[in-house]
Amino acid sequence: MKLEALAPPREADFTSRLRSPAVAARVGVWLGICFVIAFVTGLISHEAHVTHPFVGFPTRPVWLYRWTQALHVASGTAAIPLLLVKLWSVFPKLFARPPRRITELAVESLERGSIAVLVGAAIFQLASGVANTAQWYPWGFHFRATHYAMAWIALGALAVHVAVKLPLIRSVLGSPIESAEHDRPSTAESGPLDRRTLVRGSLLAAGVAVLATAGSAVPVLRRVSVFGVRSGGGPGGVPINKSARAADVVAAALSPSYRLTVRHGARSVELSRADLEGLRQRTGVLPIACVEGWSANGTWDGVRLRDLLDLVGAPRGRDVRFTSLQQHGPYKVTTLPSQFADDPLTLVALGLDGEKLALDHGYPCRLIAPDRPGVLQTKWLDQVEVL
Ligand SMILES: Nc1nc2c(c(=O)[nH]1)N[C@H]1C(S)=C(S)[C@@H](COP(=O)(O)O)O[C@H]1N2
Ligand SMILES: [Mo]
Repeated sequence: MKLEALAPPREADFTSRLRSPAVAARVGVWLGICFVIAFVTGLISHEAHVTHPFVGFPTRPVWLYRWTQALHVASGTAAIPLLLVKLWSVFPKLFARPPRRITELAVESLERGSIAVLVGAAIFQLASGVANTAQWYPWGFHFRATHYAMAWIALGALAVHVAVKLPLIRSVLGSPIESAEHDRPSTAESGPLDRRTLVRGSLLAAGVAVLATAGSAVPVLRRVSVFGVRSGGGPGGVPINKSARAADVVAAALSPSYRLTVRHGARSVELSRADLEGLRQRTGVLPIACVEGWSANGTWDGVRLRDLLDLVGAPRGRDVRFTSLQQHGPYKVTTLPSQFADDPLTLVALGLDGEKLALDHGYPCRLIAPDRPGVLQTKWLDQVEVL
């Protein structure tokens, strides 16, 4: 074999006119929009998950988290084809000769370093996000914390990248897309595809990717969303994320000696399922909206949480801790901030869509609060403690 065949390509070997800043900048604008939407909705999701957020998360509108999370997953999904096209269009730059002068070399190294961080972080975010929407957790780290930290790194690197490239971006976007002004010297070949078609094609691919997945949150898209991943279908059309069997709670949930404990300091009450059914019942339509991107509305029946808190004389303005019958797993204990605890829509649900709550949906009773991430809607309640 000739040694030449093993050598990496040179920048000059890439001749397609499509690999040009004119394409990279235009696709980059859309990619940047997707990243910013994903970043902002991701921050919102982070705020919704932590017990003591920067600003207290609102309880209204009840569908806010559902739609910001759907937008988060949609913008991330749209970014995948855009990122691929963008990386393809700038790929030859990877093989550009480094400058000789030391100062130029230093500047170029810094710039390339920031791009390496940006590309790495972007690929990590999109790949881990896709795995999460597919309910696949092949890693050992905590998904949400890592995805959140990496988002800041990606955003920081993006800001540096845009700042460095701003003069070029402005100039490129100011000239016609077919202009050769900013092209690398070796770009000569014009293939069957022109630049405008490539950019439009990338946007179309982004749109198709969103349509193919968004049905897990948007009911009207369910039939076109061939890749829309939802948890297993459950009663009332509400998916089931973790089954009672998987959580190992079947025996405890069905036990005749089951009691829900509601506690405030030294005062506590123990309520059987029949006791709970004997209290004033309310009905409300609230979504389950999983961080993984699927969501569904349910019509829930049950006891208003505030009514239970009144039984033990709990004042308003207190956070409330929910403990599940589940013995293991990260979601067996959750804390509900006070604004949700005092909200009249927050229920300890006993039924879904006119039927007794299914075992897999949290029988004997579960928490359902407005505008909350699904993971905090604790199932198979054992204890409710005022903090
Ligand atoms: N005890 C307990 N509650 C839980 C979970 C769990 O694993 N254990 N999963 C949560 C998650 S991630 C979601 S999205 C919702 C889903 O509720 P569903 O299975 O009734 O749709 O329940 C939440 N409540
Ligand atoms: Mo979830």
